[in-house]
Amino acid sequence: MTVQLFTRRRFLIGSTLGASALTLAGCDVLEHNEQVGSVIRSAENLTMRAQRLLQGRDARAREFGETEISPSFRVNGTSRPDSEDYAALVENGFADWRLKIDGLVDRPQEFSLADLKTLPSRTQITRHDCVEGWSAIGKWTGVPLGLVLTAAGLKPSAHFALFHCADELEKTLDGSGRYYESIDLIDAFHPQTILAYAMNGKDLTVGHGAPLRLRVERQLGYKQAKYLMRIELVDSLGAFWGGNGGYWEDRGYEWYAGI
Ligand SMILES: Nc1nc2c(c(=O)[nH]1)N[C@H]1C(S)=C(S)[C@@H](COP(=O)(O)O)O[C@H]1N2
Ligand SMILES: [Mo]
Repeated sequence: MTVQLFTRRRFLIGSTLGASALTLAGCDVLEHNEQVGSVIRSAENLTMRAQRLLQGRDARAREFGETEISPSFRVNGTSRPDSEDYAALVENGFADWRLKIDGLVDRPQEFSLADLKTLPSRTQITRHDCVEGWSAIGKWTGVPLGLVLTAAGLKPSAHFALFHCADELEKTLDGSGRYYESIDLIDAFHPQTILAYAMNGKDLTVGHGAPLRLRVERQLGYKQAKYLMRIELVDSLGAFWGGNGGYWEDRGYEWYAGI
């Protein structure tokens, strides 16, 4: 692999919100980020290390052809967030929805759905594998996550992207049943990691996570957070909800759910 010796700061200053940002290989850049390196080296991330050793850290998930798209794709987990706020967003065709990007960034951002649709997009046909034992192949279209993170400008202390969702999968008094997820910056800048607004050529349905969901194709179904509201850049995961980086992780599943 040819490695360009950009420092992250030069990378962020040098790139703009446009096609040029896409051509920069985020992983090459992150290769030289010591903080990311220390996350990879930490003993608790053995699966992640094993997968990356065997397949290379920017290996792609398999992509399929149009004819292989599954005729039906299950809706799993939340099928419609049960809140007045979400109902109001649906009512208005998500015109009032905004994706916030904040936390450890230089320039907090807010994107409408229309904003996201004007950015460069990626379409990929991939297999979704749920830990419960079912799979389905779908076509996803969306904005590379790395592009919007670059727009926001990551501070050197940012190690993880934390995804806040609109739904509470479990109703609790303290709100601890809210769905959330997180990934590290290597997955965040992986070329197949996208914020998807379309599935099989149509706007996402409510069941599949409208208006926006994460696709992080090297990992299991529960990482594919639906109903995205906010992406927060954080240095560690311990302070959020159960402290394990995700709704299912707080209930015993692996944080790095490699497939
Ligand atoms: N916000 C949110 N995201 C979620 C879930 C959920 O309940 N809420 N379920 C997860 C699980 S376990 C799976 S398998 C997939 C299901 O996505 P689908 O409904 O589009 O099949 O979404 C994942 N993302
Ligand atoms: Mo799942």
